[in-house]
Amino acid sequence: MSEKLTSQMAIDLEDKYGAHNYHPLPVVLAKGEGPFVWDVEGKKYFDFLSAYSAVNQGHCHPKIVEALVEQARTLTLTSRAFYNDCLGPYEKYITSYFGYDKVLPMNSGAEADETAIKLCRKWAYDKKGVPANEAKIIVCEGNFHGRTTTIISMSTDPDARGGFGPYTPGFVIVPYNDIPALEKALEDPNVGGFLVEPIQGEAGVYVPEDGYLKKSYDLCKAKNVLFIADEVQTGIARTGKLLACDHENVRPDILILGKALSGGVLPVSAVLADDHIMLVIKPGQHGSTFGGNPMAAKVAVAALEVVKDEKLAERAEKLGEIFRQELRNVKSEMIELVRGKGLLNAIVIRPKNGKEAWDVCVKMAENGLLAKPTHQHIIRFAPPLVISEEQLMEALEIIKKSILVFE
Ligand code: IF1
Repeated sequence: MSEKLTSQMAIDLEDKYGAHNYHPLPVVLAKGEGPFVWDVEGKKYFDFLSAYSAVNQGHCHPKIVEALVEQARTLTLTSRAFYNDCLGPYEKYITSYFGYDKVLPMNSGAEADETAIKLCRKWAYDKKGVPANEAKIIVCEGNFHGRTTTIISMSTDPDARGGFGPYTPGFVIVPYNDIPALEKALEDPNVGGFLVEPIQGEAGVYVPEDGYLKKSYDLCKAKNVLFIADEVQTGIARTGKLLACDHENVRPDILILGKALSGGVLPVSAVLADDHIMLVIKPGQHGSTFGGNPMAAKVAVAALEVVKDEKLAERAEKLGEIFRQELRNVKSEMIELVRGKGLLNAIVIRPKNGKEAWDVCVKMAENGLLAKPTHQHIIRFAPPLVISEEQLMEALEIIKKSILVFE
């Protein structure tokens, strides 16, 4: 009988046999349910990261898991060499759900962003008449769209980008939340698209000023440039609307989804667009082995039904207001500011007595709540959207206690 795995044993195994491409908090999780996770020793935590907004529907949502298990017992993968009885119904469902003509199903968020880049470039050549290999895509400083070599080619983060050259050309970088800079960059007739996160998640939940998305969209339309929204992290009800773009009634020309599209039970991503854009990609010009597989199709339908049935966007809107208000009332020099939308929030920590965001996160873990710093001084808080108001208040007490202890 093999000995029971302890947290330390699990950490040691990862250290010895796994690539060192992360620096996790020293917590080893073994179970998840709704807004909670448990470590191997049975300690319970509020999960305030939600796998970076992939488990908006809560850990192991029964309806989504059931959809996965049922299809896994029936037909897991056909490849797209053949049709299957799940993909068409899913494509009809998701295109109607978000209001687009067509969807191109992929797996990871990065693959969906890569798909959007290829789609935009092909549209620029075939429809806008940009000269071959001259298409440009405007992106923002501080962007995060994934980890592939083309995606990091447009990154401004030295950690994400450094040491992986040579880089893919064709990207123009403008400051985020800067309309004049975008307007100037759009003067280039070879620009095919503007790829933007409605809220920059990894940059530290950077919420642009009201009207930024709408003004950006209008400027793009005036120059026949595609407005491409990466809603991998901000979509699926996270910010208090189905999509973060909905806060400004902006309908992206290309919409990129991932993470919570599957409720976190397996990788499912998608790119949505209307026919005049999507049909520039012809058979054999793009795809993936698992893209649109029967399990993904069934799981995504279940995950999207849960969002509607459980009114997750409305919950995120209401509970997010409470969350920010409560944290803004905390009297602590360590809280420099609180920002966010819906249940995608962050606090900027002012270091005190040598203690900083990492120390607060370690203290919160001790007190039963998991969150992780980004860019050293920012702590992102993104609980599953199924958290109740009572549970949110309990979690807020843990957060406050874990900050005030350093006063
Ligand atoms: C890691 C960050 C968040 C994303 C947006 C595309 C992708 C992501 C807006 C790619 C993925 C993940 C990646 C994960 C941690 C997490 C993350 F800190 F890295 F940046 F959420 F902020 N667009 N974000 O946020 O989707 O290929 O990962 O499915 O790489 O550490 P993916």
